[in-house]
Amino acid sequence: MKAQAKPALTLALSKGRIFDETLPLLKAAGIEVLEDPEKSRKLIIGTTNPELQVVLVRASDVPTYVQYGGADLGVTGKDTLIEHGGQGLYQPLDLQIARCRVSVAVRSDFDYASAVRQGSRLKVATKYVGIARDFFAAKGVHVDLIKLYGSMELAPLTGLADAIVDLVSTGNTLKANHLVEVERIMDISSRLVVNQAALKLKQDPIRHLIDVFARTVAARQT
Ligand code: PRT
Ligand code: MG
Repeated sequence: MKAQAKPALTLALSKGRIFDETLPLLKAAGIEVLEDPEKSRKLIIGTTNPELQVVLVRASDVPTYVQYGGADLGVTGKDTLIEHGGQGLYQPLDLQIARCRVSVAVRSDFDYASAVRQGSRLKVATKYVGIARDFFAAKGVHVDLIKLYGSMELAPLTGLADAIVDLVSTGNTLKANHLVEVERIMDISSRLVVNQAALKLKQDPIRHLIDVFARTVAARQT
C-alpha cells in the first residue's frame, strides 16, 4: 500500500479570531481549509492545497510549535511573540489582523495617577509579565507582578491586584467590570512567523505564501 504523502507545509493557527482572520488571507492565495474547527474535533486539518495542512494549537503555543519545527509557519499576536522571545523565528510579515492594544487598567475608584506620583508599590496582575515588567521599569514604577493565565479583569475586583496589564479591543470587557484604561502600552496585531530551517529547506512554497499574504495585506491598506 502506498503511504499518503505528508503535505509539504504545516501552518499553526489558534482557534478563534486568529483562525477566522487568517482564512481570508489563505483564500486570497486560493486556499480553503477543509473543516470548521468550531465543529470538528480534528487538530490537523487539510486544505484545498494538498501541499498545505493546518494544525490547531493554543494561541500561546504557536511560537513554540514553529520554533521547534512542529509547524513550518504560524500566525501569532505580537503580544504572544514578545512573551515567547521570538528565538528561532523569522518574522517576515505583519498581517495587520486581530488588532488590539496592551493597556494598564484599574478599578474606576482607584487613583492610579496619584499612586504613581507618590511612588507607591503597585500589585499588577497579568498574563504578559515580560511586557509589564519592561513597561513599569522604564517608567520607574515599582511593581509586584502576579502571573495569571486568564480573566485578568477579575483581579482588581477581588483585591488580588491594584492594576492589570491586558489586551483591550473595544473596551467593553473593561467597562462591564467597572475598570478603566489608564495607560496604553503598545498596539498589537498578528504576525506571520516562520521556522528558520524550514525557510531554507522549503524556500519556494514559503516565499510564495509570504508574497501572496504581503500583497493581500498591502491591498487592504489602501
Ligand atoms: O484563549 P486562550 O487562553 O487559548 O488564548 P488567547 O486568549 O491568547 O487566544 P485568543 O484567541 O483569545 O487571542 C489570540 C490573539 O488575538 C491574542 O494574542 C491577541 O494578539 C489577539 N487579540 C485581539 C485579542 C483581542 N483582540 C482581545 N480583545 N486577544 C484577546 N482579547 C480579549 C482580551 O484579553 C480581553 O479579555 O478580549 C477581551 C477584551 O476585548 P474587548 O473588545 O472587550 O476590549
Ligand atoms: Mg482568549
